[in-house]
Amino acid sequence: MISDFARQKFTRYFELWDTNNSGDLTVEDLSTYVERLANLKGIPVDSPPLVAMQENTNTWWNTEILPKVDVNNDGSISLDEWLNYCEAQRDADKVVRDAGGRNVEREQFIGMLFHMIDRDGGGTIGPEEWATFYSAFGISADAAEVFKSLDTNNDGSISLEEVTNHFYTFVFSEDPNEPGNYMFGSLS
Ligand SMILES: [Ca+2]
Ligand SMILES: [Ca+2]
Ligand SMILES: [Ca+2]
Repeated sequence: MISDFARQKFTRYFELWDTNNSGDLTVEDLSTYVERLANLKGIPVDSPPLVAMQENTNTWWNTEILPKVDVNNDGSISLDEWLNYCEAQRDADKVVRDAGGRNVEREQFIGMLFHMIDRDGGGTIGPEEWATFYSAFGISADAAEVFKSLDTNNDGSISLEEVTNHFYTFVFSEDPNEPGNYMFGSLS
């Protein structure tokens, strides 16, 4: 069973991907999502790196996401399909974690996101970079406030380690006091 809290988080995550706010996820949402990430880094549309990213994510969508998640085969992912997928994925990841392993795919994913948000490529995320990420993805939370809460060691920047830990909180935690739960904006 999925808790109300986990449902709120996975729904928030869904909204992040549903870039045209249509209430379901399609390959067009994915393409816009990748473009937004590339924009953060100033990678032009139609440039070889962006074309390569789009090809990779299309392959991921067609070989991983649609076969596993699109249960009713209509070519798009509904919120219910998404929640079932997030729950199954979380449970599978938990088995690996409990055995002392690492969730390599998730860490690659969060690493990719981190490097896109790190616009100047300095290896850490500063407050302006975090705010730009929020505005690019239409996240309405107070970026400065969330930034402070995610800067665990209070050194004025968010490291890859900090983001990775918060992302795990986002996926696994049932404790509403942990800041990672709100890394993609407020929950409702
Ligand atoms: Ca959509
Ligand atoms: Ca579907
Ligand atoms: Ca820090």
